[in-house]
Amino acid sequence: MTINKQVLMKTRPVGMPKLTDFQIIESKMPEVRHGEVLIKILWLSLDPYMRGRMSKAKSYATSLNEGDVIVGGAVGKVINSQTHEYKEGDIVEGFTLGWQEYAIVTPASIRKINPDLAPIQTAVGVLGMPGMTAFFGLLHIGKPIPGDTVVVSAASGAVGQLVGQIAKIGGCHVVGIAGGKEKCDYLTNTLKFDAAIDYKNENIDEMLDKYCPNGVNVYFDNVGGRITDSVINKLANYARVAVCGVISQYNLTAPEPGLRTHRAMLTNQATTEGFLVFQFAQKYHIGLERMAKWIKEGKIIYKEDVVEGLEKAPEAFIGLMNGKNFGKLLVKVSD
Ligand code: NAP
Ligand code: FER
Repeated sequence: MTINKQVLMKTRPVGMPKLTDFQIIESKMPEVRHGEVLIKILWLSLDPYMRGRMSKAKSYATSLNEGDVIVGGAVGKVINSQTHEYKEGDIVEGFTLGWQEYAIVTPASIRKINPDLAPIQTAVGVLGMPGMTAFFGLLHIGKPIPGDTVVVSAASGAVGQLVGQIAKIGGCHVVGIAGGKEKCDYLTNTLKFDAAIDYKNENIDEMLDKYCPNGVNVYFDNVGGRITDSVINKLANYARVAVCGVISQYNLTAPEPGLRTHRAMLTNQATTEGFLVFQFAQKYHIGLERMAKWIKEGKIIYKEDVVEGLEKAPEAFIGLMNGKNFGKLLVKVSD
């Protein structure tokens, strides 16, 4: 009999999640029925959108209830298949496998991964949801052209690091915004961004003037809040703002008063467009092929931040909300 370890949302977080909002339990796995697959989870992906699932706010996905296993993307190995589609040993990725050691799912909720293409955990990173967010969000929503100045916030994170590199491939002048010198040094020295702004220690407005003398043509926004107020006030004519995420707002209990940025949108005839990566689902194969090619050619590299053990997931998730991660945050659940 298989014993499953699971992480539950014990209490709905109010504001910044706390360790006591989570609970780890052990339970017996049920029998695998006809049409189902039993998966041993190897890698769990921790992503900011999960904070939204923990709240009651209206969303494309239903909210978690207290006592539910936390839903999340993961990569695992099929250890029992009662389907024609999958066999034992297959490596799969699923967006709803959850914070647990084992999951029983139906084929519709998983996809097969080619382990020869890249390390399997990239299926929840550069070759998965965050990678597709960067690729389609930048190219379809930001619409950069060579020579454009592209600014990206949360620039050393899972999505941001890829946005900047894709913009560099496209011949853009790239400025990243991140918290701390170590992250900023990584952006300029290793990822070859043209400049990086440490929003925790530098004056964002002054640095934007310095690094974006002709204004900002594309702003890929991962954070919202005061960083975004500053960038919007530096937009160039016909600028595009791709609203990918507003992590600075996810843990607030009341909306943060902000600058009025509409005058800058008006006078620059700028466009702002929010997007969810899923709107590009029909085109993922194009993005995945292109990203895999760039990785193979060494044009795109990716930084991972790996935490060992499922029981570390709550602490790591809280860290994600506080900028403790450096690169794509993953939990290694099992070998
Ligand atoms: P990530 O950037 O790897 O990690 C989150 C980062 O956000 C932290 O490391 C931290 O970096 C930064 N951050 C946290 N609190 C902040 C604050 N108050 N102000 C400014 N920065 C803060 O996460 P990710 O997976 O790549 O996600 C990035 C954003 O994209 C999130 O907003 C997420 O919701 C969004 N997203 C959207 C979609 C979509 O379909 N629209 C899909 C995927 C992700 P610093 O140390 O630099 O502050
Ligand atoms: C994300 C932030 C928000 C994300 C999805 C959402 C897939 C969607 C939120 C909503 O529907 O309310 O990072 O990633």
